Amino acid sequence: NTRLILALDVTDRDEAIQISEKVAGYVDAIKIGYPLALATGMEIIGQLSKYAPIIADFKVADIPNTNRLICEQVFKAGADGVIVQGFTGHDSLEAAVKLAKEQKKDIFVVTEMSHPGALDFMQQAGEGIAKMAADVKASGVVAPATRPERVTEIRKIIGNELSIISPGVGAQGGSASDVIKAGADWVIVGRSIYQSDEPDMAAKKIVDEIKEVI
Ligand code: BMP
Repeated sequence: NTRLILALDVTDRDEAIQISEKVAGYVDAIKIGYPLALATGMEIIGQLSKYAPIIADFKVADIPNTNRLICEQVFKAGADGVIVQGFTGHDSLEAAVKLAKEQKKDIFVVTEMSHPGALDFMQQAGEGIAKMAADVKASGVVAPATRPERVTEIRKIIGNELSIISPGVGAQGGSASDVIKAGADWVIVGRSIYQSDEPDMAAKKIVDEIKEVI
């Protein structure tokens, strides 16, 4: 385990494959989202899954039935995990988690996001969402590396059964070692790796930084 997840928000298929090939040895998973899937089509999930498990970040936020239908398609495309929003409430989360468990896949629930605007409304809901994610037995939550103290709070709420995956390191100002110390299990890093001239070395540097604090 390197405790690093690559957020691969490029929009070119060849570039996505080249970067994945280079960093495969340094990451535990590759997170892809709308930018790459909309640019290349869903088959990119199958193409990248030979390098690392794929977490599909579609921030699913719908009624239970639609959540289930969406997750079904994403798992069918070859993803190992799906990220869903938590603000939709317990029934929507439950629908996604139930399907994931049947297929031995993972659901990660967004608690509060890493950008400044998350303070407008989202943060007030974050702890309630974290509790709900634990109640429905999701695999983990997404919590902000830009606010390590919130990661510590969320860890207290969810206990040790759920994982915390944490974006906001590098380009958004968060530090990999600080958020791991605060209680995250994985850091999610995008631009600092895929925009680097040497993505493999950029990834290695983060992995080394994490190793120093665990
Ligand atoms: P970057 O390291 O380039 O900032 O990328 C972070 C990734 O994590 C992006 O894919 C972004 O959409 C995602 N993300 C985030 O930054 N904050 C959140 O709260 C939730 C996310 O999914």
